[in-house]
Amino acid sequence: MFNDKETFKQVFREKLIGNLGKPLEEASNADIYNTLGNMIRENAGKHWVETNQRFKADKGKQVYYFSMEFLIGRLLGNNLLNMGVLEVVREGLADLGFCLKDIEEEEADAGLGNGGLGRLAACFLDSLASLQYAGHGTGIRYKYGLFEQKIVDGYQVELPDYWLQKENVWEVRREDKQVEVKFWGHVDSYEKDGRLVFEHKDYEAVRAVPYDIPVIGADRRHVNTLRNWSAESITQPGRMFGSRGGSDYHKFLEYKRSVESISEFLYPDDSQYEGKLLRLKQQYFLCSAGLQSIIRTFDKLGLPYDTLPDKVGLHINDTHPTLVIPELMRILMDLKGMSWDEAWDITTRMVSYTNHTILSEALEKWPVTMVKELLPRIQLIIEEINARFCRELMDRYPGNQERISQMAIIYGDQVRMAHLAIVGSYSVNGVAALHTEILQKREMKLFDEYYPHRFNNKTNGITHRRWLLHANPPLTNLINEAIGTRWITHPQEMIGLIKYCEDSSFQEKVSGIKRQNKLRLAEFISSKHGEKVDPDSIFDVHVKRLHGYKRQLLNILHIIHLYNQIKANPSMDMVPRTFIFGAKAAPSYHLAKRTIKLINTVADVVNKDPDVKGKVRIFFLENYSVSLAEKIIPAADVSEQISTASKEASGTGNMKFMMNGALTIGTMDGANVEMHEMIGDDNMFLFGLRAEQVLDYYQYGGYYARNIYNEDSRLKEVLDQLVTPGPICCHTQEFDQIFHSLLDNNDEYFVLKDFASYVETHVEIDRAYRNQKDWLKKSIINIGHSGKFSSDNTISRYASEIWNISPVKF
Ligand code: 26V
Repeated sequence: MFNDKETFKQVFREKLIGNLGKPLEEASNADIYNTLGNMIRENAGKHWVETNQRFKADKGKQVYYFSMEFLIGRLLGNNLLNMGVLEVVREGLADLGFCLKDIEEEEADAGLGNGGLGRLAACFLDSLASLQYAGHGTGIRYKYGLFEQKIVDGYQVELPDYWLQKENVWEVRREDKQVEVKFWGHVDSYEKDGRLVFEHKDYEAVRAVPYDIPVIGADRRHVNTLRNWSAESITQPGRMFGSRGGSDYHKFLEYKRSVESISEFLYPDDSQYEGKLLRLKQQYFLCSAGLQSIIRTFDKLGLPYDTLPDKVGLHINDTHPTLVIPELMRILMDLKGMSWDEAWDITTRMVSYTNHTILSEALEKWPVTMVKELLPRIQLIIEEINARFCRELMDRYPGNQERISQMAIIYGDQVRMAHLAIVGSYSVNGVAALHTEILQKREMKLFDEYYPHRFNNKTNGITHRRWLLHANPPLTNLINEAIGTRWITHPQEMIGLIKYCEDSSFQEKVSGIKRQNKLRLAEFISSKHGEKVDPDSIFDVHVKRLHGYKRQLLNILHIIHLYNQIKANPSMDMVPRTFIFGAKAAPSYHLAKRTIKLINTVADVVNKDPDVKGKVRIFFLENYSVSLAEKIIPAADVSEQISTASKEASGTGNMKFMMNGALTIGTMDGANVEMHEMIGDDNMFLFGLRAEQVLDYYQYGGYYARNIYNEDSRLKEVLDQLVTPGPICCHTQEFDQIFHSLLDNNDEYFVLKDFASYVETHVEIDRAYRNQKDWLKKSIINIGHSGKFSSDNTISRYASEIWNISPVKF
C-alpha cells in the first residue's frame, strides 16, 4: 500500500500505464477513476483474503443480512476514507493535475434500492465491517437500479438506470461459486426406507452467479463481503427448459430472456405491494442462491448440523426474503435428510426479522396458486408450517376461531409473509421505539401476546463515516479540533461538543462551515436551474421518496400560503427562504406524481414573480439519490420530517440532517420521538397530531377535513387556487385529484388537520433564525447528540441482543 503521497503517485502512474496503455497526460477523469478504483480494490483484496482466513480460524458465527435492496451509492470516496488514504490520494492526484471530487463524480451511483430500507442495509454493512463483525450482505445484482428521474415541463419522467454501462470496478464475478435455482415443475413424493421423500421434477433451472463486492471496514484490515446474485441461463442442452420441453433454438431464447429478467430490474414501488410473479421469482432467487452458498460453506467445516445455528445467522430485511424460512427447511429435510422437527428447530434458531412498515398496503401477501405453481415444494412446506402453527393455536386458544384466522399464515387464498416471518424466526424487531410499540400494541398485538419475548426494538442509525466524515469534511475537522478524534470510532462521544454550544468562536466556525456548504449547493443548483440562489436565505429541505404520508403536499401548501401572504403584503418581513425538494415517485403512483408537478408549478410561479423579491424561492432537484443527498444535507438549515404521526417507521434522513447541524421541523413520528427525547422542545420544532390521536381517528372516525377547509380561510384560499383558473391552475384540471383526495376522500394523511400548527411552527423558525447565536447553539446541540444515531450503535445492539456475535479481533 502507499502511505505517502510520492509513493502513491509513482504506483498510480505505473498502474495507469499498465491498465490503459496511456500516459498520464492523455488520461481522462474516467481513466483516472477506473485505475484508482481497481488499485484500491486490489489493495483491499489482500485484506479481504486475510479477513476470510481469520473467520475460518475463529470458527465463530457469521451473519448474513438478506436484503432485496442495498442502496450503497458511490464507493470510491468511502473506501479511500476507510482505508485511511483519502488525504494522500487527494493530494497526490492534485499534484498530478486532477481533483478527487471530480474523479468521484465518474462513478455510477449504485441505486440498488428504493429508499430508507435499502440505504439502511448499506449503512449496516459499513458498520458491520468497521466494528469487525463477521456480517455480510446477500443481495441481487440488478442490471437496472432505481429509475433515473428527469423533470420535463414539471412532470417526472422515468429513464432506465443502466448503471453497469460503466465498468463496476468494485465487483468480482465468482463463477466458481455459482449455484442452481429451480422454478416451476411438480413434486413427487414416495416412501423410501420408512421416510417420505420429496422430489422436484420437470423444473426450470436458473444459474445464479455471485458478484462479490468487498465491504471495507474503517481500519482497512477488516473486509466483509456483499454478495450480489445475477441470474443467467444454463446452456447445457436438455437441462434448462423444464416444463417448456424440447430444445429448439426459439425455446432457448425464450428461456434465456425469462431467466435474465430475474435480476434485470429493481421494483420501483416501495409503498404499494403488487402480487407480481417476477417479484416473487426475484425473492426466491435471492433466498435460494444465498442459502445454498451459505450451506456449502458450512459443509466445508465438516461439523454436525445441530451446530448450524451457532455458526450462521440469517437476518431478513423486511418480509422480502422471508422465503429463506421454507427454503432452509427444504434444504435441511430434502437434501440433508433431517426430520421436520429437527429442521424446524434449527431454522427458527437462525432467522431474525426486521419489520420496516405498518402501512397495510405495503404488507406482502402472495396468492397461494402463484406460489404453488412457481415453487411447488416451497408451497408444500409453507402449508405444513401453517397447519402446525394453527394446531398450536387451537391448543392454546380452543374454540377461538376468529383469533386463529387472524393469526394464520395462509388465509383465504393468500400467504401472509409477515406472519410467516414472525412464526419462523426467533427475533422480530421494529426500527424505532414508537414503531415497535405500535407493532406490539396494535398491528402485531396477537403475535406479541403469543410470543412474549420475540419482539424488540432496534432504532435505526446511519453511518457517520459517509454522512459526516465523507459528506462534510470541514465539520469533521472542526469536531476533531474541538474534542480530538476519538469520536470517530466512538461516535457517542460527539456529545462532548455540547460544552461548546455557547462558545462564540466555535459557533462562528460552525456558521462559517454551514455557509461554505450552502455556497457549494447554491452553485450546484444555479448550474442546474440557471437561477441565482441566495446563500443568506434559510435552506429549508425536504428530500425523501414522494409519498402521501411523508406529506410533501403539506409543505407545498404552506409555501402557497406564504406566497399569498407576500402578494397581499409585498413588504412582509420575513427571513428569505429557499425551499429545496428532492423526491422520486413510484411510476404508478399518480397522486405522488401530481404532487411533483404541483411543486414545480408553484416553483415556476413564485420564482418568477417580482413581488416576491427573492423572499421565497423553490427548487425541485431532479433525480434524488445517495450522491445528491451527500451534496444537499450538509447545506441544510432546516430539515423537514413531517410525516403523519405513526406512519414513518423510523426515518433515517432525519438523523443525517441532525448530524450535519440542521434543525428539524417534525412530527412526533418514528425516530423524531427519540431525537426529541434527547434534545427537547428547545432544539427542534415539533408540531401536529400525535400518533395516538391519528390511530384513534383511523379506528373511531371523527375527522372531517371539509370542516377545516370551511373554517380556515387561509387553507380555503390555498386549496381553491389548485382548482380555479389562476397562476397555479392554468385552465386545466391538473390538480383536481389532489383537491379531491383532501376533501372528498377526507384527507387520509391529515394534511389539513396539521396545517395550522405547521404554519405557526414555520413562523417560529423564522423568529428563531433571526437570533443566530441561539440558532447556532441549537445546531451544535443537535450535532452533539447525533452520535447516538450512528449505525455503529445500532449494529452493536443487533450483534449483542439479536445475533449473539462479537467482533472478530485480530
Ligand atoms: C416495500 C415494497 C413493497 C413491494 C414492492 C417493492 C417494495 C420495496 C420496498 C418496500 C419497503 C417499504 C418499507 C420501507 O422502506 N420502510 C422504511 O424503512 C426505513 C428503514 O427502516 C425507515 O427508516 C422508514 O421509516 C420506512 O418507511
